[in-house]
Amino acid sequence: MDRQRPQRPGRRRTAVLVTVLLVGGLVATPSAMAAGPNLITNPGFEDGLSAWAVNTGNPTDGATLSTTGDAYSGSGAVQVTNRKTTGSGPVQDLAGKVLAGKTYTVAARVKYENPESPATKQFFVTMHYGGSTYTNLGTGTVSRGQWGLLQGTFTIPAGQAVTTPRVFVETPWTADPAAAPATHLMDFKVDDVVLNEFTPSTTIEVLGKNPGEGNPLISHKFGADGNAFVHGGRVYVYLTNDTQMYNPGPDGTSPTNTYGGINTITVISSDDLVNWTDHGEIPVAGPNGLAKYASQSWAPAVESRVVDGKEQFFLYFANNGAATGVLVGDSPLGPWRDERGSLLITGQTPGASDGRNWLFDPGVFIDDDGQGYLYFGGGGNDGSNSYENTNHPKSTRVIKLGDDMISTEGAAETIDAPLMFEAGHVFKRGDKYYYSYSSNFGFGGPIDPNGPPTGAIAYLVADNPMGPWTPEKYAGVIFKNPGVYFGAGGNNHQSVFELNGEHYFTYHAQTLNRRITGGATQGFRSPHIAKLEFNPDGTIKEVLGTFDGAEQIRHLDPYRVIEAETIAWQQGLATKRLTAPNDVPNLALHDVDDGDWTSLSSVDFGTGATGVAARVKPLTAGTSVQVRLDDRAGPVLATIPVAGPTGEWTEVGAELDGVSGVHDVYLTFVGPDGRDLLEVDSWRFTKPSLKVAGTADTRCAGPNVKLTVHVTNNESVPVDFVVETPYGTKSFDDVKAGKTRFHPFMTRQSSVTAGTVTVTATATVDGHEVSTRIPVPHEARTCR
Ligand SMILES: [Ca+2]
Ligand SMILES: [Ca+2]
Ligand SMILES: [Ca+2]
Repeated sequence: MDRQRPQRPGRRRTAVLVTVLLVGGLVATPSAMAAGPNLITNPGFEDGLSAWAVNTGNPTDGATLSTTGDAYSGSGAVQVTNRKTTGSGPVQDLAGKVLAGKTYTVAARVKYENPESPATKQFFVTMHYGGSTYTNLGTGTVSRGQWGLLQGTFTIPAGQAVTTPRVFVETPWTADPAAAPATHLMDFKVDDVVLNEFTPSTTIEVLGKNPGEGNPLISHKFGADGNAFVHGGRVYVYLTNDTQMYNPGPDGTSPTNTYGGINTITVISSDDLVNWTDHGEIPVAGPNGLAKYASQSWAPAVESRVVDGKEQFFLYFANNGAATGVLVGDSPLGPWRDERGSLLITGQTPGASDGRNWLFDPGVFIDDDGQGYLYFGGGGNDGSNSYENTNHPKSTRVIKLGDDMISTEGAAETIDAPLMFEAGHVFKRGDKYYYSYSSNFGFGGPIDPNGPPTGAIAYLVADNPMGPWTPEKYAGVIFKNPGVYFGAGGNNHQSVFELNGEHYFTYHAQTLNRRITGGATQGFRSPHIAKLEFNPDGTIKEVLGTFDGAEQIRHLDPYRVIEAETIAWQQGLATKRLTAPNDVPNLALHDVDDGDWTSLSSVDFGTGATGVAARVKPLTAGTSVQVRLDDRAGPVLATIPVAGPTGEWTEVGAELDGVSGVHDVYLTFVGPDGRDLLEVDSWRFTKPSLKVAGTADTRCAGPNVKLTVHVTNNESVPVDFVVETPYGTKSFDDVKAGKTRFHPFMTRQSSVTAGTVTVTATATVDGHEVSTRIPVPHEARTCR
């Protein structure tokens, strides 16, 4: 059948799928979405009518195409005149360019001017798959005399034949258009036709964390159930990888988090509590995980202890609600391995299961005597709606861990925490043990007013890690539900850690999710932090939820390699792993678009930086990085040109002048619109150095070796030198400009291997103290 026959009300249409694209509440053009290249040839009619024809899907269709200088952009557009049917418009053949089952976005600019035509008119971008199969892909209502936008998103049905796909612009079908030609057959112009394959992207392009805020800890991905582990002066936070479930469609919104597909653990770390380094994801469970017998990895917990003379790291994880597993690592960042080969806590673990409680949410604690404990469990609704079951579900447990930390000892003991639900965690302060947990949302019975409110973090205090954890040990609430503070409720999961003598509290809240959607939450949780303070009697002062987070506890040292995945605040960036999935991670910034930016908080440049460098992989010519201080809209201090071969790692840099003291640093990426600009591995700043030189010679002095070190001041100001050798240290104060000094070190050895001595030079230049350290090699020598 075809549509010119009056008995048929138009051609057969497949599902009309026209979606307005919403991102952060703003209407976005398809080009703002993740998209591949434009599949339309000569999309802006800058090559005249090349690749375009008149639609002749029906024998009665027909029109005249001509070029016009009245363009929406560029210098040309197409003009359609003498239209015979509503389908008469410019058409382009897409054979070989589109595939069944794929999703595309489409857009076009249209203008009509006939004063006899209606004030507004709907237009369509339509696909003719061949035969009588037509689908409207995009639409828009255009005002007479003005360029209007047609747009839409569509998925070609899986079974659709796409051997002769043709896309064209038309007006809505009507049986007898000639009856009102100014309404249905008006001339119109078309420009800038864009048809992209939609590529799903999890990059969060909105501003999820305002400069100055400490919460959420990261804004380029989500992360729940944070468990803090302090090692070597850094805090590592292990997170349920909610980002794995974040899958925004062409309309910019993701389906709600169901948690079922989460089988990796996200790790971030910081030594200052504001600049957080992204260490990527640990492949824990599922077909690509280390523990293939587990299907999920939720709610991690980490501890370390020396086993067989070597410090080992233990990553516990929940395999959904059914069980708890453990991986072993060589460092807080892995690599990780499955040493046990099976789940650690199951229904067979003595004392663990009462047949209805969950065996998840591990909390690990090692006491001062080296004994390890695992806290786990939750849920426990028996369906009775009873007061007893609601307030005392007795669903969580504690069990001793073996010395290997991957086995258990004895039977699990029951914990009876009021209104207990999940997230058991223990820390020790002084000689007291604190068991914190998340209270439930009600199991039907009345809630004991002497216990915690629903969905809060509460705690017990005991004198022993095994408790016994009974209701009379209940000590109060640490943190009310996040909904109280952020307008975004839901579950919670906490941990407590100590760094530099202070205690801190981690929790999660759906704050980033809210900023993406403009208000709604879909179960995507973000890590937060707060300082934890105690009353004189040892009870905990209630924590308030804020965007402030914790104060930065030390300045950032710029004179070392700073991984670019270390971020205070950013917009539009994503990270990707450069190393293999289970190697110690190194990540890079990617999905870097024009205008995306990152920052480092409270960087101490000391007496001054002379340069900034970055290890980058250029992806688009014409890219640069602007360096600003303290304000991301402030004046540009330096611009780093991103030169070098496309797709190859290289180092780029720029000079800095007069950057001293403590500043926030903003790094803004600039380049062609709509292109992936570069990837960034790391940043590095350089400080001024002194022009000094040193030599070291070995000679025989009788039977022993004598090591003589010369230092030369090539500066125009006096320099202090310190020479450090294995055979002693020598200082030269106030060495005048151009002068050389030396010192012989008696090694008292008849033979010396080749080595290096260290020369440190210090001077005051332009009122600033500048220090330079140089290694000076010497040769081996044997005397007799
Ligand atoms: Ca044009
Ligand atoms: Ca981006
Ligand atoms: Ca890196």
